[in-house]
Amino acid sequence: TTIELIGVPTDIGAGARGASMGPEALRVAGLIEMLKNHGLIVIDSGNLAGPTNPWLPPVNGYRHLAEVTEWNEALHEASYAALQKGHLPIILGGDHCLGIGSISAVARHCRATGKDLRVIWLDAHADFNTSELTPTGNIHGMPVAILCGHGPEQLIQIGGVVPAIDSDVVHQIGIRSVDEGEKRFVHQQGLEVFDMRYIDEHGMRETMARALDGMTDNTHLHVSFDVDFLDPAIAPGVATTVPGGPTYREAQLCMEMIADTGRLASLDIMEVNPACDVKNQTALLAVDLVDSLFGKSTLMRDAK
Ligand code: DIR
Ligand code: MN
Ligand code: MN
Ligand code: MN
Repeated sequence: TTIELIGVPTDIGAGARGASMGPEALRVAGLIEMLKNHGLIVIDSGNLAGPTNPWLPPVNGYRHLAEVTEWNEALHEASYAALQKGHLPIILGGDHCLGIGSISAVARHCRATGKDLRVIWLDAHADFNTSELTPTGNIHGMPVAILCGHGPEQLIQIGGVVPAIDSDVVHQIGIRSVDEGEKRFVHQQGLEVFDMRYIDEHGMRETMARALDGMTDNTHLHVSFDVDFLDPAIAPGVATTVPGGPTYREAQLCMEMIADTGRLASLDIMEVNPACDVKNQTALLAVDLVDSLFGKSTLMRDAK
């Protein structure tokens, strides 16, 4: 497998500055060396370029809509080109609004190649707001809704087909912060959400078994990893920490069970914010977890 790293140094959709430093933090934490240790070929395509953050208030329920569009169009093209070459793209965010460009490209690739898409969305938040529902206007709270066709024309149509994905391809894990209106919309659209209560009651093993159930050899598995998924005690380097997230061991098991499927075909690592961190520990932890996502295990064992 050839991995292609695509850095997207922007915090254009976030409510705080600093995720723009995420790509470099992940490289400094040893992402490339870790991947090479798995025997993977790694191409670092460097960072995409785009508009600076003007730090303006929302207009009609969206902050920085024009700039968010520009970044996501660039990411869509870069991701789609990587997939067409047969590469496994890893998107280094950047804030999670970039899930729009990344996953719209994966969906377009799946349509072109006849693959079945599954998205595992690891996050404290459902990211299912719309301009009417959002309390902030920050577009990093909206990418799942936008991918499902609910959002501004210029974002929902990146990738050509609206909606880019059906809501039933998305399986969310670790959710524990959903805004009031967003909660109703998640319910109404029937989004599959394994929230923290579900993980408390059933454990990470059963949660992941369900989220990964029904995949075949034809499945393209995309993981969108917002590092605020993790408990802030172990991952303080994010702008929107929410208490009560998965522990180190729960997160490892989550990654290991995804690795066991052997279907991982694209990945986002989002919202690493060095401005909130101490000694780059959150990027280091993300690299440690992605090591497991690519199949690191303590003992030799047979994958399922
Ligand atoms: C909140 C925070 N639900 C919003 N969202 C996210 O502004 O829409 N924080 N994604 O990381
Ligand atoms: Mn998110
Ligand atoms: Mn989040
Ligand atoms: Mn399912």
